[in-house]
Amino acid sequence: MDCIFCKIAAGQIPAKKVFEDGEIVAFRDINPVAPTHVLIIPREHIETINDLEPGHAAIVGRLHLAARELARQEGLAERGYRLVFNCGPEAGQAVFHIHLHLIGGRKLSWPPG
Ligand code: DGP
Repeated sequence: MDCIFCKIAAGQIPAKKVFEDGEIVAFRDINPVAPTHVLIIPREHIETINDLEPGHAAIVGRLHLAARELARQEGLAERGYRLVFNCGPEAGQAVFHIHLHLIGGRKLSWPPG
C-alpha cells in the first residue's frame, strides 16, 4: 500500500519515533508547528475519522492514552497542549492514514485557523 504513514510504521522510511508497540506508533512531525509536535497513529491503515467503526473504539482510545503519556514526558501535562485529528479537505487533512496531532510547548491560539 502506498501510504507514507504505513511505511513509517513498518520502518521502511525513517522518522523520529518517540514510541511504538504492536498497535500504535508515535513520531515527530516533519514540519512542526510548535516545539512539541508528535503524530500518533495506529498501525492499521484507516484513511479518515469518517472510516472509524465501533471495533476501532479501543485503538482510538489507545491513541489518546499514548498522547497523555507523551505529553507528560514532554513536560506539557500541566502547561497544556492540544490534540487534533484533521478530517477531510476543509480541515486540511494531507495524509490519509488517521493521525492524532499532539501539539504544545507554546501558547496556542483559539479558534484555530
Ligand atoms: P494533516 O494535515 O493532519 O494530514 O497532517 C499531516 C502531517 O504529517 C503534517 O503536519 C506533516 C506530517 N508529515 C507528512 N509527511 C511526513 C513524513 O514523511 N514524516 C513525518 N515525520 N511527518 C510527515
